[in-house]
Amino acid sequence: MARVAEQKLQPSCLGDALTARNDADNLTELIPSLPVEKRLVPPPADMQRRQYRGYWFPEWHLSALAAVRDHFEPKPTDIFLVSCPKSGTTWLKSLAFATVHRHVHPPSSREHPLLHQNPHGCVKFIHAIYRQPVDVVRGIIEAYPSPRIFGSHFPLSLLPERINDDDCGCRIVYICRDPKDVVVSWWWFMRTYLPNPEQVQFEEVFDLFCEGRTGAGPYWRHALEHWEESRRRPHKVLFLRYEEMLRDPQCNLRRLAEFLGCAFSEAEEKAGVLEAILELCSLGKLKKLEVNQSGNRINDEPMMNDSFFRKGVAGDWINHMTPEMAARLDAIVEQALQGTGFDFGISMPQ
Ligand code: PAP
Repeated sequence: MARVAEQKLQPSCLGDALTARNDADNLTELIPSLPVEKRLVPPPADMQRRQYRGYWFPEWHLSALAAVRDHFEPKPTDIFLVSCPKSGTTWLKSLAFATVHRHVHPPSSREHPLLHQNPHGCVKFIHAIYRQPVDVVRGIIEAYPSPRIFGSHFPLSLLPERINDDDCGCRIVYICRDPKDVVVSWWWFMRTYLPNPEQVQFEEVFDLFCEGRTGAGPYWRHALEHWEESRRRPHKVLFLRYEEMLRDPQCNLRRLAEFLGCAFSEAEEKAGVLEAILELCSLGKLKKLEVNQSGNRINDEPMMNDSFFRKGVAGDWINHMTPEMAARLDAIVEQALQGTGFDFGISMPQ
């Protein structure tokens, strides 16, 4: 029997999350006392999820967050790609990397880093970097190409305040997706790294997701926080939707480039640079690359390179959920978002 779903999110509730800044928490000390979730968690023990300031994260992500708060120094040119897992992070990382660094790495080059490295290697998660010892972190950060692009599953309200400051100049790109497709993607992903994949029932993952207890959840809270922030500060936060990107990739890539201060010139448009980037970053292209099929582990995490590429469509939920399940999740989301002005839209099978 599923536990009580996340309460309705009053706009004021997120206001608190954003204003009650938490950099002062002694997070490392706090972690062992935080509420814990052990369902559908692979070994080792620090993969178990803990609830911190309304969000659930693997315990080691929170340890890394403490290190980010202690040591990360943002630069005004930094870019953060923020998402809940399974929302299109890998695609966004590829597009942002290929766009921002296109003058150094032309998208049609055979030497392009995205042809030889998994997108999560080209754009690293901030938690994966700060999981390492301090001197290793320093090496990674010093070698990072400028402008620096980082991935984050931490919402803005948990990242250090100095990143969120308007004065600091860092920009945030957020991507969200229909939660019903996200939970299907989670289920498939979990089966690629949990010890007994055949025993991972969709219903179990679905319940956990509905309770908001998958990583970085509750999903709707994460998305709402960034949607609100993108409306309050459109120069700081760009809000993208996976389904919209599938529907009109050109338009969304232009928006991304403009927001990141590197709009495509007329000459580039005529030369087909935009199409070349879309082709390079397409699921079909990335999925076939040897590096993304080889099953390497990234940063000792249990996930394999190939586990980030599957169908990449809108509406796959229809193949996995009963109408009752879809209605239940829709109702949870609707109730949580009531009165906020935000919704996820409906993703129908293509
Ligand atoms: P992450 O947050 O753990 O990195 P993320 O990339 O957000 O995962 O989610 C993976 C989903 O994005 C998969 O969706 P699916 O399970 O519904 O198929 C994956 O197929 C999709 N995806 C990965 N790369 C691309 C891409 N280049 N274009 C479109 N979708 C992609």
